Amino acid sequence: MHKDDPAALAAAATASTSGAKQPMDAYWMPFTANRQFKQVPRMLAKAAGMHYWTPEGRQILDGIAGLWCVNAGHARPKIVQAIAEQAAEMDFAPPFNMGHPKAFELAERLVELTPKGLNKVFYTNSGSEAVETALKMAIGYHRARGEGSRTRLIGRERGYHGVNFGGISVGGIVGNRKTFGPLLPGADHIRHTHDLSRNAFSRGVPEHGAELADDLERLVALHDASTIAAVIVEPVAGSTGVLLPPKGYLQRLRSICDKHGILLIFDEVITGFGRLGSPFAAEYFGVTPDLMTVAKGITNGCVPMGAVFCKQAIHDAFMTGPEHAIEFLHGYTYSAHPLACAAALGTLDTYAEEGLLTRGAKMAPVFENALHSLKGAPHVIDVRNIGLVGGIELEPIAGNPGRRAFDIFLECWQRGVLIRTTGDTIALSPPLIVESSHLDQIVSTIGDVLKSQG
Ligand code: PXG
Ligand code: PLP
Repeated sequence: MHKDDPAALAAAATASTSGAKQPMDAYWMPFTANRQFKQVPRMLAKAAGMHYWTPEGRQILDGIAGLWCVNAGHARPKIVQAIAEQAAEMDFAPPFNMGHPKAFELAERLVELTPKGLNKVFYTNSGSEAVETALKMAIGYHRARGEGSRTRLIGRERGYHGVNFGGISVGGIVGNRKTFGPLLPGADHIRHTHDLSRNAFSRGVPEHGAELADDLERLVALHDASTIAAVIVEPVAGSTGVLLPPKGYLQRLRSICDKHGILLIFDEVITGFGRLGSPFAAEYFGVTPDLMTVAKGITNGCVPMGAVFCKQAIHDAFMTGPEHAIEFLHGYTYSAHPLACAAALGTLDTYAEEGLLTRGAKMAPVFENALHSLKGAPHVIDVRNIGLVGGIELEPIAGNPGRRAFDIFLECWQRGVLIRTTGDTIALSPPLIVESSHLDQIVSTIGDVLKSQG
């Protein structure tokens, strides 16, 4: 089969590794154009290091760490071994009223990595669940302190905080608001910070827009601080198109929250675990939130897991009432799942041994230069970057938003590079083990595809 022959590729992709035709009807795929996919499937069968392989053995360079999660690269031996050993030793332990040693060991290891002050961990199974958990903690904390009127939750336009009702309520994605009804009452939003007119082709954080943090003062004036529990933002917004905080913006948001007694939540599901070149974005920007959500890189994507970190005072506010009583009415069947804890410990070992949580800082300038070489390529209206995150924004095809980027995604796949697109922005987030040669391959493939479609 020739690698450029889509018909042959499509035929091969409907076959399983055993060669038999694979039925594809029953599986309703998440966040996927199901009908398009099932006509021309894109199947992955194997992964190691920086690469995937298709069932027929075609090698694909992973430009997005799976889905922003496989930060140490694929099939890392310590993680594989930790999961296998744990599955054999103890498959499951109930997390309510019972404990197991790795859950406690992992918590201690994690809080050594988090910014000072964020020293309590609550486990979930995903970023979406971490977000719900953090929002409930914020409201519960205020109530426990006798400020039960603080129930309002503030997010930001174009924010993504997972798919559950709390997360889509504070999120700023128009499609969710259009499709799923009125959502949580009391949620409101500050303006997003994306401004191509002033900041196009910035290298690193953009210069202009710190004053957009003052939009929180507008909401305080409208609703009164005594009704607001928390503000949640992604330090760098990933899934809505790689939107960077303007210089000084997060500091300003922090000080407005402090002034009004509002909790600040950083959603670090993407930015956590080395993506920006420091363990967390909070450290990168020098701003410590009151609560921080993580997922993805916590287990290198190998077993589902998420977590919320909070300050001691938030935890302590709940620790009242009779000693036999549950203090926080919240938790998941699979919180602190033994396989997830084992995977996370293997992941933290791998990150530490290879210096991966800071490697992004070393590779960022190489990535920046490679990305910005696309300035002037057909249809490119912005290139932006921070750490090992890159965004390439394209001029949409009139009347057909998202189409141009999707076609480029399909063509890069044909040429052996996995990228991600959101709207008409290409998002890149390679594994933190990435080498310069991989970065060159990713960027030159995108450049060639842009020229071929120009
Ligand atoms: N918060 C943030 C900031 C995220 O990026 C979630 C919460 C939800 O996590 P779970 O584990 O429930 O998916 C995310 C997840 C994309 C993409 O295309 C990004 C995410 C998920 C799926 C696709 O960029 N981020
Ligand atoms: N629905 C039902 C009927 C349940 O019994 C449970 C948990 O026991 C759940 C939902 C929640 O599941 P999980 O704890 O996996 O989030």
